[in-house]
Amino acid sequence: MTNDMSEIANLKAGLIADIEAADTLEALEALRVGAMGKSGVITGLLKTLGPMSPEERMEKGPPIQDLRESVTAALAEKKGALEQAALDAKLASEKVDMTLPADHGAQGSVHPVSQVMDELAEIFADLGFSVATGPEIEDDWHNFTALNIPETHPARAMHDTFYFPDEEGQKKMLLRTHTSPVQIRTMMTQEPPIRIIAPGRVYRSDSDATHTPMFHQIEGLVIDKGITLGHLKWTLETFLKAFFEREDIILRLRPSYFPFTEPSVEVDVGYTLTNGQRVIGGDGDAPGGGWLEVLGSGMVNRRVIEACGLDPDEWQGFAFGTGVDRLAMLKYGMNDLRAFFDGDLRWLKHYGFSALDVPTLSGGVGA
Ligand code: 2NM
Repeated sequence: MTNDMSEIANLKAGLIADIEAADTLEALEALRVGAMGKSGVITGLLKTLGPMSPEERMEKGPPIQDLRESVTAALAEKKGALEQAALDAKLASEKVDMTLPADHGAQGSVHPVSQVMDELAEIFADLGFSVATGPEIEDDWHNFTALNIPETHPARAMHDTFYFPDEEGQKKMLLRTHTSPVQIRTMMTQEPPIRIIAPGRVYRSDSDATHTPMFHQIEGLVIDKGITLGHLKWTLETFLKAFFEREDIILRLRPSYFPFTEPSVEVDVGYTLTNGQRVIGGDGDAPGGGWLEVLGSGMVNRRVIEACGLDPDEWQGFAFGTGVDRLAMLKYGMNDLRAFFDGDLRWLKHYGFSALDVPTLSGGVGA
């Protein structure tokens, strides 16, 4: 019996030492199976209790039960410690460094035309203008007749306008040559006062380094009571200062002719030489400087106002128009208009804008 007792004590000390020394969950599981499994040593000892007499069991049972409990507790404790160590190691090796720059992968860019259109919409929104749109396939009346462009006007000649084939009993359709039909449609459907810009694609049969058969225009229209050329001049000056992000934008207004405006004014902006570069801004009459035509404009012809069903003695207004592509070239320094529409990824990467940075204007109007 004493022998049995010391054997069990030795077994317990040996098992517990082995358990404490186990350095993996697999090694620990092997020890558990060796002790408590179907044919484990402790299982074997427990089985010896069955056939014993109650007296013998009373004597030999407790040390074996104590052995079972101690080894079970030691296994559980070691299992917890090994699992915690495994988790700690996993956490240490999988640590995420939140200060590392993110990998953005391939990212597209905003086309300069879209960027400039966004800038223009933002500038004119500050001045109370909303954006109006209309169809690119127009009829002759909205594109020409309502704008006081007579049948004999050169803009109507086949070489300028893309006409659709005639259809029996249908109106003559064409690709709009300017966004002015949007202004016509707005005047016919909206009560004045009107303050809109109409940006969009326009089409003319023309192609060289500075002309593409499709290009982008933006036109503006104000219709209200008592509108004068002074309002036009202030609006264009404020717009150009905000767009070129310079306070020293100087305008030169020259008398001109458009069928839809009377009087008509062409607007030049002064450029100056800075480090041998022509930059927009400053006095164009200074040495090395000059003037660039940037806008056409004028007071809306009373015949146009009348054609839209408004009384020209009650409502007056001004209108202006310019090329978005040309504005983009002037502001961002491209020199070939055709590259705008080639879809060359290298060009887009170079001249494009980040979609996450818009709006990019340093300040709005009057900021
Ligand atoms: C320009 C130049 C001058 C213009 C006029 C109109 C309308 F519909 F009100 F008559 N819309 N746009 C206009 C006037 C456009 O572009 C160079």
